[in-house]
Amino acid sequence: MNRIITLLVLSTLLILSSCNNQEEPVMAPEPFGPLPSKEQLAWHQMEMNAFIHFTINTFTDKEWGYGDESPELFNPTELDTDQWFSTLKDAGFKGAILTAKHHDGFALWPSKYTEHDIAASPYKDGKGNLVKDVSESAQKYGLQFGVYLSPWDRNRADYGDSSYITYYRNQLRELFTENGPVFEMWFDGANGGDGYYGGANGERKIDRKTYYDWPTTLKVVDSMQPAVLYFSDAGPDLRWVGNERGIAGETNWNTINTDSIYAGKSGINDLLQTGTQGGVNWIPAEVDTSIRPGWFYHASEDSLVRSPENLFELYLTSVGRGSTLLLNIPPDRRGLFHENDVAALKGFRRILDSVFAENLAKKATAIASTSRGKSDTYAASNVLDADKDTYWATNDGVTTGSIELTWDSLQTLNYLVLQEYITLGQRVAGFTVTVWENDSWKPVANQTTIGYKRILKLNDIETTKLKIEITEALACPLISNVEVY
Ligand code: FUL
Repeated sequence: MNRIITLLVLSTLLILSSCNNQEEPVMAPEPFGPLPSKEQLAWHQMEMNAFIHFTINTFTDKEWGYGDESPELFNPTELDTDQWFSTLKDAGFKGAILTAKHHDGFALWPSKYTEHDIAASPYKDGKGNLVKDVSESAQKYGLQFGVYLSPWDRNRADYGDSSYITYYRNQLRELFTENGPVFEMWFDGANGGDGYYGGANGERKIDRKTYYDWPTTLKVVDSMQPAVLYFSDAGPDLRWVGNERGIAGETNWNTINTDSIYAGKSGINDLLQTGTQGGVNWIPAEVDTSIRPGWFYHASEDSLVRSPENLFELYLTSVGRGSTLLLNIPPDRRGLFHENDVAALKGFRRILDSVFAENLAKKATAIASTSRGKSDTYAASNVLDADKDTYWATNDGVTTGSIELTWDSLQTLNYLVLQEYITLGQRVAGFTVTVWENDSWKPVANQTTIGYKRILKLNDIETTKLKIEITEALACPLISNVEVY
């Protein structure tokens, strides 16, 4: 009996000790620095959104209406928001932002706070509501809907007084309660001074820092739709990229310090373009630009629509540099996207589909110089599994390391796509890419940030091996995806 008990005790001890010998679970990396909110993360994943500039300017051939235009001028003859959204969907856009009111003050929905709106136009005998139509078409085609409501209003007599702020907030209330969910709200910083202002015809100067009292306005919107992201030159959720040419910085941090933006020093546009390494606020840059020279439709620009090739370059300098593209496509006087714009978007889609047709990384093997706790959970193979939530990681404190892709046979490489696992912060500050050629590693790129996505041109390189080396990171690097085309 005693022997049996001894055996039992021994075997229990053995089982316990073998449990203790099992590999310790490897701790997940800690978040680093400011992090994207759930909504910002979803916005990064949208990658391409459309801007729709359409209003009375479309009919006056202007970019900035003075504010004295008669609503009678607004009369699209074949307006079809489904044509806009089917075009956008086919091209791959995930959301669209409409100029519900531009600087001239004309409201594209029947607003009970002004007469200067679509209700006073001949369009649908004053029964039209373009904001509603756009939000419904967006929903129908599976795109998200956003609004632009210009704070500067050249029509209002009381622009510059506190009563205008009440008016502006009332209009926001209408927009946010009478339409579907809004993913992004665009606050334009432009303020040119002069305008009609209810007949006063003159200059109005406002103090940008205090006049609009943004914190209170944003609270009003938050109370109706807490998930909305606010874009303005300085955020708070999305920042301007500092130019309207469609170019994000090759170095592009999603982080920045709002204090430095508000300081409004010279060089601010460069700062907006690159963000700040180690910045304390997560405010990614949005790349807004137009498919035509102007923001509004002008027949004289029908021949100046960006070509499909140009749109693809634009994609590389925006999405390919870790930003989201906001491409403006202005409907014409009929109320349709012009044939030339539609053709350009179709051509652009064809280029995207052909360039990114076959991910060669899928048939490569990936090996890392080092990986976190030598665990499969953080192995190099995670960058090839098409799962955005798995990633290659190094140990805490290890801020360099490399991943090597190897193919069985010679491959011709044209594009490299890299993605950081930004859910836990943006980390990579320097990396190189080399390829195996004539028995040695040949450098092909020496870059700084990766962020949500980085796309590099490789220009027909023939090789069997490609190495991505992280040379500098603010914390252990986390790479979630590598694709090669
Ligand atoms: C600028 C405006 O002045 C332009 O008209 C346009 O709306 C562009 C997107 O933003 O600040």
